Amino acid sequence: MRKKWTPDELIAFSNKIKNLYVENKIAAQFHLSGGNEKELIKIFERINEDDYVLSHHRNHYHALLHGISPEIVEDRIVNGRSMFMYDRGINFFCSAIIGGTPAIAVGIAWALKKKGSNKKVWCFVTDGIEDNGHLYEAIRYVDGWELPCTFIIENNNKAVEATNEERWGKKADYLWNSASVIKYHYQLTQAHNRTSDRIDLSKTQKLTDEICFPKLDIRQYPKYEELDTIEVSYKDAMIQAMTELGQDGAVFIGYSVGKGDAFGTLGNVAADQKIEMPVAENLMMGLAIGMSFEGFKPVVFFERHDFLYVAMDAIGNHLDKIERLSHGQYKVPVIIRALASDAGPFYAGLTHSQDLTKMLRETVSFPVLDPGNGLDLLKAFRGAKESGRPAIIVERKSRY
Ligand SMILES: Cc1ncc(C[n+]2csc(CCOP(=O)(O)OP(=O)(O)O)c2C)c(N)n1
Repeated sequence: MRKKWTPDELIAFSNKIKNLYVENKIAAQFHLSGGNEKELIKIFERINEDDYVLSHHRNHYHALLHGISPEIVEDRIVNGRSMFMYDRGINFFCSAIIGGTPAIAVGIAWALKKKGSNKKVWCFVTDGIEDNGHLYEAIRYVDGWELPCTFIIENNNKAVEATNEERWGKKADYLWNSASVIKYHYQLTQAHNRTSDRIDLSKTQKLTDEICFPKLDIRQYPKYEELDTIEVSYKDAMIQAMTELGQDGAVFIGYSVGKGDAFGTLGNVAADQKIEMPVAENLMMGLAIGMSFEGFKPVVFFERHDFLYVAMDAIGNHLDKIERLSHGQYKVPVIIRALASDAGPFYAGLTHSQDLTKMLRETVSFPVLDPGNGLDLLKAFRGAKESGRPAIIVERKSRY
């Protein structure tokens, strides 16, 4: 049974953290909650213990109310993981990137609905994302497909030190016309981050990524030498790889996936394993990440590399980092199939024919493979599928 917190107990937790900071016991950034105790206690009465809760940089109250123990929350804060609170056992997840979670929430909700689960997703967001396209596309998708997901906008009319009017020009406190949105207002009773007290920096310890987030044990894919006798053209290999993935239960996400069969390569995949997406690349990627939390194996199809730029928050900040940030609690076995339009008739100008392979390899820590022939392509998809980790497989029109 989850502990029922009172407002005073929550405030006492924040004050305890504040005191630890003043005593030089916290070396890293943290954001205290405060001022919204009553609102949150009420909202959490509607949240079941096995529902998903997705939070943000100011997550301590959400974590406590959903059942992470105060000792663990304190330990994370002291050890540089205040913004990285995860608990796979009780479906608690967060992102320190403003706007990073709504697309992922959508994917989890899609998966829960597909499985006929009674669980729901509760995605808490700050008002810094309220006027941001990533939230809009997520709400639109949840409403459109009636997914079990509620977005809670926590509006304190402040982002760091500035009010929303100071940032946007006009006061714009939108009324959302959606049953998937709850919005409440509150006045933050804490400093934006850390506390306003001055401390002696020379007495604090310096944390690093390696200390806070141990590197993952990344293994090379097997060589699959048993395949070496096969002779297969690039296009036939692509069809075979997609067929094998389809037989393994993969779900294909993108545009021109349901309706165009990704240039004729998904003909052997069942219709209910293909999701034709709106032109919302970050949403596509988030959808895939969220689905993968619930055991689905998504393959996201990008028909040109250029469009990957639009999804780079989901790819660079989330897909690439979630396993390491969560100390292995959350895994994201998502494959990206990304086409570079490098053959004559597919040339379509500077923003439609880029090859981002080099940039991707510099950006992410997971494999970015560029198989040069059919056999290598089969091996690449097999390795990606069996690794249980993300991969990008570059595809080239000139090889068809
Ligand atoms: C995409 C992104 N941009 C900038 C930041 C840095 N940042 C962290 S908190 C913050 C202000 C957020 O204000 P708001 O969303 O209103 O939340 P609050 O801190 O008031 O709860 C900013 C700009 C970030 N974490 N993510």
